Amino acid sequence: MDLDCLTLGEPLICFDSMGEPLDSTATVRKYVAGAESNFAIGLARLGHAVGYVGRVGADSCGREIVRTLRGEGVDVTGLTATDAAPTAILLKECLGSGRVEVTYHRAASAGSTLDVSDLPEDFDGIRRLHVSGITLVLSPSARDATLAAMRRARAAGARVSLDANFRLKLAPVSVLVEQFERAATLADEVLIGRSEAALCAGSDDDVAVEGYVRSLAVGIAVLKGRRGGATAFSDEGRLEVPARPVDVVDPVGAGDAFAVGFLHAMLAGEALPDALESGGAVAARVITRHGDYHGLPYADEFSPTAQLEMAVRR
Ligand code: KDG
Repeated sequence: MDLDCLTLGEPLICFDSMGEPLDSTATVRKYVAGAESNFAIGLARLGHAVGYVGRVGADSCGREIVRTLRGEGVDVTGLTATDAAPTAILLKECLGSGRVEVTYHRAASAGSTLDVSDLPEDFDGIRRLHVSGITLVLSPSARDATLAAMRRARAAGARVSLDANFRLKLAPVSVLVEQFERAATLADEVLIGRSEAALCAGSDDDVAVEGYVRSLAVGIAVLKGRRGGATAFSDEGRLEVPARPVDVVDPVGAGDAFAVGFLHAMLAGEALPDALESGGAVAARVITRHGDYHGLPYADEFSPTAQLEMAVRR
């Protein structure tokens, strides 16, 4: 299997009430969601060979997910349908001023039955693995599959990135932190949001939060801020890119978008400052549109000049 990147996780179908409270609208927008599927779509749009490993139900939502990912150019060989459980569903209400309420219907879902048997035996030909903290807390079998994938990828010489992606509705903070820290020991790059790092540090103080991220024993640790802003810690020292002046329409998907831009640049062999700029530009673009992945750019929209244009577009 020759891939620039493999990812694994649980894809969902999202019902989005598009800025209205869900109980006062008759119309919702339906689309594919899931941090890792957003990520896979983004990398594929930028021209990378990306594969997705996971499970959906043998139902209409599962079919829509497979069709959408395939249509976006993602290799779905590793995305299988099971009739043992339904595809997970997500209700999303954007309530204005950046406030988003998410309700999951994903307990005992098809995606959470992911296990090590879903993984490719052989990671040869796979340049990178990208995983997120969501999969680490979906179920014990999904966690084991994630950790096994990280170990196999490392053993085959692939780079491994981990996005913390804490979901407070999926597990208690102590479990999110414990699983993240365990997985971080197997990662080359870690991406973590400011509020997630504050939970890990047990403090909202900037010095404590940065101290925590710095203390993660990984090659590159990126602390993601708002509107595409980020700070990276590596043996090159501390590097910071500022937030972009964009109007936020829907903040969901910003972290996945940052990972897309950042790892797109890393795959292209770009230097860390450029990778941070690239991550910030993609994140800033995605939050100006409704939907979790809809604002992700295609390769022809993403030259270095277009990056600047995207960053300032309102
Ligand atoms: O990162 C965006 C995700 O939050 C969304 O697409 C759904 O994966 C999801 C989740 O668990 O929240």
